[in-house]
Amino acid sequence: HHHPYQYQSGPGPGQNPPSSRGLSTRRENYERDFPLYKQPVEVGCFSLDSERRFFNDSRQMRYYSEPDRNPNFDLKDGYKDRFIKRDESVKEKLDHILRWILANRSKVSSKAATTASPCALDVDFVTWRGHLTKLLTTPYETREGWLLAVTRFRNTLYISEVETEAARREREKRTERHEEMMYWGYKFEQYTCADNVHSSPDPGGVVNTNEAFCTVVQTRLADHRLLFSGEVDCRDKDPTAPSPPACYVELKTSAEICTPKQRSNFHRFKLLKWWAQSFLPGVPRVVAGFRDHDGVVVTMETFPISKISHLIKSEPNCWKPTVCMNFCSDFLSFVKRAATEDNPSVVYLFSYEPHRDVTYSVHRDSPYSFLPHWYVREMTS
Ligand code: 0WD
Ligand code: CA
Repeated sequence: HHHPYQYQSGPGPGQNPPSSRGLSTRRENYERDFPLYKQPVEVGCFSLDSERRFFNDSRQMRYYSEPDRNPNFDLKDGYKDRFIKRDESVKEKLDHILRWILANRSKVSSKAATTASPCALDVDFVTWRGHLTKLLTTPYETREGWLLAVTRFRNTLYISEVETEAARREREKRTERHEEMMYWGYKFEQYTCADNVHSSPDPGGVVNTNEAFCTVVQTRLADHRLLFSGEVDCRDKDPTAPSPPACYVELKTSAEICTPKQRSNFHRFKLLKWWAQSFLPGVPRVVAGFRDHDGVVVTMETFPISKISHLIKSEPNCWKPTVCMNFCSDFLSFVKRAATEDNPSVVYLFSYEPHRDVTYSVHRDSPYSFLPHWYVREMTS
């Protein structure tokens, strides 16, 4: 079977023109050939430390340490007493990516940047990988809407998520059980990741969700040049492993599958999210720990991203990678057409509610503005 990247054919956008008001999110409008998606290239990385401070290096990189097939990891261990949780009410928007751009301008600009003559970025879009994942899954999303703020500045479009009212309400009324279950994913990382090539995981340590290692990748979707960053859990220990992002490993936990209904839901909903998130930056595999109701990991399974689309083909009513990628591509074209004014304080706010078209509104000098003054100053001075 063909490699999923560097694959193009078909008529491209325009076959099913969106209405003049909004962009359709109906699956059937995106069932054409797979669009061009270039092999993502890592252009840099950065780290956020235990106090959420930015470093233009890989100090927070961790190394995958393969556990037993049936490891019996207790994910509840350390909840509360060995857990430091990032403050989710602090909205960082694109700030860390922008810091990375300022520190690495020559890597993303066509001409050498000098203080005397700064130059524009060589990309059409700058965003978080997580925002693109939401776009990829939109044609299949029936529960949660989203808001994406877009600013055109020096001809690059910056996309930053805005928390919806519904999402904020959900976050504020989370149950204690839900809070604890969110910890389980991070605890699993601690059981399976070591701080360096020669050490072993330390399940007795503190879980601190401020810490992160992020990759910055460049790629192209149809005629859109993308620069985005995503958090990476760990990499292959083997020094002969391929170079990033091909050596990266995404870790997940999921409820143990016991019934045909659970298997079908896992294929239709969970594998869609796992596939979209890792396909985007070119992370080749997801390592999953399946846990019981009591938070104990009972089995491990590796899912190569390139095999997920075959795995789901036998599933009735299932999602299609081409629909995800074509919708994302058409959304980015829609953004290019809509967000015409080049102004760091103007925000085009794109809004999606399940079963509706994507629509947008325009906001000047509003609380939605997200490009910080330090970034605008540095890029224009
Ligand atoms: O301010 C915002 N609206 C957001 C900021 C939304 C989403 C992310 N972020 C930032 C944070 O700085 C974080 O370090 O994004 C970084 C992660 O970005 P991403 O890779 O683009 O996000 P995503 O693919 O959604 O999540 C990757 C991992 C998650 O792992 P799982 O296995 O659960 O998918 O990043 C973590 C989480 O461990 N994560 C976050 N970390 C910090 N802030 C956030 C978040 N909002 N969401 C997920
Ligand atoms: Ca993960």
